[in-house]
Amino acid sequence: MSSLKKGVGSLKKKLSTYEITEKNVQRAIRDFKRLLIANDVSIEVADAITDDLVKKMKGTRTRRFSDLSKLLLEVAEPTLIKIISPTKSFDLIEEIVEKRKETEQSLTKKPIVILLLGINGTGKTTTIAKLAYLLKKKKMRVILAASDTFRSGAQEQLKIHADKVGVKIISGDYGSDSAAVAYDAIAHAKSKYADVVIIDTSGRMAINKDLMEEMKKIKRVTNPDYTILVVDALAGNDATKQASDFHASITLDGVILSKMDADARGGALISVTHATAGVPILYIGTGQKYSNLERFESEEFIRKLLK
Ligand SMILES: Nc1nc2c(ncn2[C@@H]2O[C@H](COP(=O)(O)OP(=O)(O)OP(=O)(O)O)[C@@H](O)[C@H]2O)c(=O)[nH]1
Ligand SMILES: [Mg+2]
Repeated sequence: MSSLKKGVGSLKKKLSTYEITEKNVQRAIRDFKRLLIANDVSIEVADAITDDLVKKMKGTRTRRFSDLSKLLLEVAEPTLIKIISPTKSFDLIEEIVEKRKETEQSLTKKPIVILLLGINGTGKTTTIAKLAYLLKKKKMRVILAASDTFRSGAQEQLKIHADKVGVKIISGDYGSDSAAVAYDAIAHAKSKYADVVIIDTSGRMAINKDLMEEMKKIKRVTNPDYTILVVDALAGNDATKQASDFHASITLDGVILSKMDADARGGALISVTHATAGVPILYIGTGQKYSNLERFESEEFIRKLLK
């Protein structure tokens, strides 16, 4: 359980003993905001949530609630859902399978291209293996493009995953043009009528100009169907900042939040979509095994969080 969920639990307990008075309502909203911020929800998002709560409380007939905890949660649920809902939510794997069905008969069918981005060590390569594993289970033929020609060992690391999952990999030489490797993988996939190409890219210690220029070039050359950012949930507020910075330079279709199992506070799950004006969180990484990738749905997440 994330510390955010634990915190909601303790707050509920505490508030259930309070009388519903104007003063206590304000205090409850203040405590809720503190809880959000302490668990890595960005200040901006916590402000947006509390502003909305204050407004809604004014129009709520408080008498019908048996205690303050029930009142706060009932008002907070639609507020949180509204704030963290993406403009478009979709199941990536299901959507890919559907798209391939539609073009099954076409002789000129092109593979679906997924580009994964992110700074150093967020979990890009592992997440690619997890996606390949899920797609393979759906009988999709997957090719991995080892476009991380920057970090030593990156090519071999992806090859190990490819072998374990049982998918093909197109590699490149270290120091060579990463976009060219991706281009080759797509050409190969086209000639073999493969279904999906997933491109592994290199990270950098932080977001910098080199990284952004390289990513923009790969995106231009490969014209991906899905551009997905992998952020590390343990990075807390910085995960949200990475999402908004990447989205501002390279339009994203989705975000995957890795390492949710590793004691992450969980606030990034609330901030990311708001900070990117609607980019969905598609999955959360919940471990190092290939099956440790779970679909994320914002509405369901909020309902469980407040329950
Ligand atoms: N606990 C946990 N560990 C994860 C998860 N996803 C990735 N990891 C671990 O995080 C570490 C880094 O993962 P990589 O996949 O190599 O990350 P990367 O973004 O490709 O790293 P670079 O290529 O160096 O930029 C590895 O030890 C992974 O096993 C997850 O969901 N949970
Ligand atoms: Mg990697």
